Amino acid sequence: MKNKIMWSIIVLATAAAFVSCGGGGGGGGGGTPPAPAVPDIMVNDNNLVISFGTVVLRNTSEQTVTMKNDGAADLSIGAIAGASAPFSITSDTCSNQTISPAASCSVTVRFAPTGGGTFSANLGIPSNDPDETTVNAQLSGASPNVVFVTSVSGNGNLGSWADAGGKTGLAAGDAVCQARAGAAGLSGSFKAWLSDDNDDAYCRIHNLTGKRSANCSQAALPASAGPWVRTDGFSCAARIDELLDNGKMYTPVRFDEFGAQITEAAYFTNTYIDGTLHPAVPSPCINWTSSDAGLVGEGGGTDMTSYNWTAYFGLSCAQPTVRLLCMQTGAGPSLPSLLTTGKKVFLASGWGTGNLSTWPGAGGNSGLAAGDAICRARAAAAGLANADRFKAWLSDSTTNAKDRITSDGPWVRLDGVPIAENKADLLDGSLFTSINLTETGLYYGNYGVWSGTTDNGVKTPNTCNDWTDGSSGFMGSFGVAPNAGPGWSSGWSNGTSCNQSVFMLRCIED
Ligand SMILES: [Ca+2]
Ligand SMILES: [Ca+2]
Repeated sequence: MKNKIMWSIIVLATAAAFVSCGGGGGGGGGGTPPAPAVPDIMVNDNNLVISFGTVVLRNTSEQTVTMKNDGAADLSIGAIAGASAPFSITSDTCSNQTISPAASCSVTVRFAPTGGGTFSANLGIPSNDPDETTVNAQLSGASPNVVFVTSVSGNGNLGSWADAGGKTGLAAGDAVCQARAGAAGLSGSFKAWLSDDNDDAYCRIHNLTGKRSANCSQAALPASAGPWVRTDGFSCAARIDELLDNGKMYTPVRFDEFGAQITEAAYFTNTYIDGTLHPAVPSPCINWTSSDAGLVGEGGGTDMTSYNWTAYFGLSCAQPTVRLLCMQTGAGPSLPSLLTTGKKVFLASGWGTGNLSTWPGAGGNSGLAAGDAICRARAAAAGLANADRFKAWLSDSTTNAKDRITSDGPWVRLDGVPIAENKADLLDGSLFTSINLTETGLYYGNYGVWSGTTDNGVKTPNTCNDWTDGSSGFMGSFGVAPNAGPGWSSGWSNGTSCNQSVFMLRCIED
């Protein structure tokens, strides 16, 4: 409305000048001629840098760009162009349209990242505005790096894989990763998380070669790679230094390049928990050129977090069904917030035998009551809300763990990563991520966790004499802390001797 009044005043002033000039009667250029009426484009209130922020793979963000005619004549806008992938125009009331004075139109631009990186494009808006024949708006957005496990598999002679492209060894592994990324439309540069005698995986995902111990041939050790999201768009791993030093793999790499879920699969790495050639296996599969059944390469598992994502299995070089883990190289933007709300689940700090009454925090209790007391003491010490509602994930000879849980979740880990949406999800044999984060903030690797309970919450015959006996005379069922897949609660049906003294407990808020 303000602009409309201004416009009226200008029209009146122009009209008065015209009359005045005409009345002068051929004085020969004594007055100012009227300015011709012209269109004047105003794009996005002159904010020509349009940032979409960080958007994760499989997600989109949209921004509406408004074009207004601030001039006195019709504004003719041409074809708006330049929103190249991963940007696109999803609606457009401007292109090839005429906009009256004071009227406006708009274009909606979508950012749909196809992989990690920073992206920019130039939105060009041509018009008949005499002094702005093309207005350029800068589009920008970012997306975290991506990690996936290959949908294809093969043996330890990587040159024999269909996507190897005539290459051998590490180069063949990288060719497979790049080919699979391309097949799935993932942009960016990918390398296989693999080491051989010459090059550590740690250096390779920084686009470098050589050994970590030699700073990957740099003046200082690089530590910028990552962080990574999975192809379902969920956060997977922190930046390489936090991933390796603190075991911050938030969720297991359970998804292939197309976003399909893969469980209970193994992939070659021969890479130790610090990102270097596994010290137990030099020359893995003869530097990935051999499918000899007598040779092995170390590997990780698609249900594993902590450090067992890279080192868990010894895999025969002849085994034909091993996959590769492909990581987008270099540094990318930060992950989105992990925080989701729900009842809390944690791995209790500390450990002991199958006689829970001997554990710190047992408070004079025994059996299941001791387990619950340990969980409540740890929850209280960590300042968690509802500390008195925590229970140990344990069964005894008369009680199933699933029947001790009376609520319906959802449950989340203390870093906010979901564990299960509801009780049925908790008991379906697989967790969203591993319960390996303690109330003190540590992510645990391959530690046993007493349970006496199947993955479905049902008691097993092995409960260390109802958790009162820490001797070798009884057996206790257990899972391993970093496992989110089958076996997370009870991977070994016969359990282990109850005199194991470095076994942990899981605690769940009810
Ligand atoms: Ca103008
Ligand atoms: Ca589940």
